[in-house]
Amino acid sequence: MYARIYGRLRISTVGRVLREFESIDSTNRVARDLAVAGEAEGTVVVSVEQTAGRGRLGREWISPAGGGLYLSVILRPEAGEIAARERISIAAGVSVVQVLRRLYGLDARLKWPNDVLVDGKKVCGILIESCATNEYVVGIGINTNWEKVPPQADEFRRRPTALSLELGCKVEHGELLGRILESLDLVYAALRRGLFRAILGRARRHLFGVGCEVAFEDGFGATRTGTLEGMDDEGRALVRDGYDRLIPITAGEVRIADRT
Ligand code: BT5
Repeated sequence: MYARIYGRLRISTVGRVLREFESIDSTNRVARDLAVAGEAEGTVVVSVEQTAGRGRLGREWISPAGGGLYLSVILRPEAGEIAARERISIAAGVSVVQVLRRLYGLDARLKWPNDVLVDGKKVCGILIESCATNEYVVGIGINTNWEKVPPQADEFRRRPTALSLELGCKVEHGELLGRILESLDLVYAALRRGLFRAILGRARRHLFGVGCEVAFEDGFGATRTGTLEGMDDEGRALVRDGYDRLIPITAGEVRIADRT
C-alpha cells in the first residue's frame, strides 16, 4: 500500500527495509520481536491498523484503520555513538515536527520530550523502547484522517487532534510516511555524526509551553510546579521552581498546567 512513495525515498538507513501489515497488535511489539531475531537496522514496521497500540507506561494508543500512520523503526547506534536515549527521543520528535511544518504548513510544536502538538492538541505520540544495549525501537503514531474526535478522547490526558481536522482535508499516507522516513533518516545520521546541537536548536525553536506553568515529578515521587524555561544542552527540560532554582528534568513527564 505504501510501495509507490517508498520507491522514491532518499534514505541511507531508516526505511531500508519496509514491512507492511494490514492489522497487527502493535508495530512496536512486532519491531521488537524482529530486532531480537536480528532484523537489520533501519527496518520499518508499518500497519494500517493496530489492535493494541501502546503508549508509555502501559497506556493505550488508539489506532483505527485509516485514521493514523503507525510505524516503528529499529535503530542500533554504535556503543558511545549516541550518549543517551533521550537524544533519540528528541530527534524523533523534531523529525515529525519538521515534516508537519514543511509538508502541511502547520504550526507543529514539540512538547518535551517527544509529543507533537498542533494548536495545543496532541497529533502525534512517540514511544521509544530499548530491546538490548544500543538497540532501540522508535514507535511513531500520527493521527491523520479523522472525521471527528473519537468519543474515547473525553478520557484522554490531553485533547487530541488529527491532521485532517487541522487542515480541513484528508492527507495521503504514502507521502507522509515517505517524508517521515527521510526526515528521521537525516536526523539519525546527524546524531551519529555528533550533531545533536543542531537538532537541539530546532527542538528549542519549536518547543511548546515555554513560559508556561508546568508540573513535574521531582525524582522522589513528589509532584512540583515551576515555569518551563527551555532545554539544556543535553536536551533536558529546564524548569524554574518557586525558589528560583533552575531544575533539569531527565525523565518522566512535564505537564503543562494551563494548556491541557
Ligand atoms: C504516547 O504515549 O504518546 C506514545 C504513543 C506511541 C504510539 C505509536 S503508534 C506506532 C507504535 N506502535 C505502538 O504500539 N505504539 C507506537 P503516552 O504519552 O503515554 O500517551 C498515551 C495517552 O495519549 C493515552 O493514555 C491517551 O490519553 C492519549 N491517546 C491515546 N490514543 C491517542 C491518539 N490516537 N491521539 C492522541 N492521544 C491519544
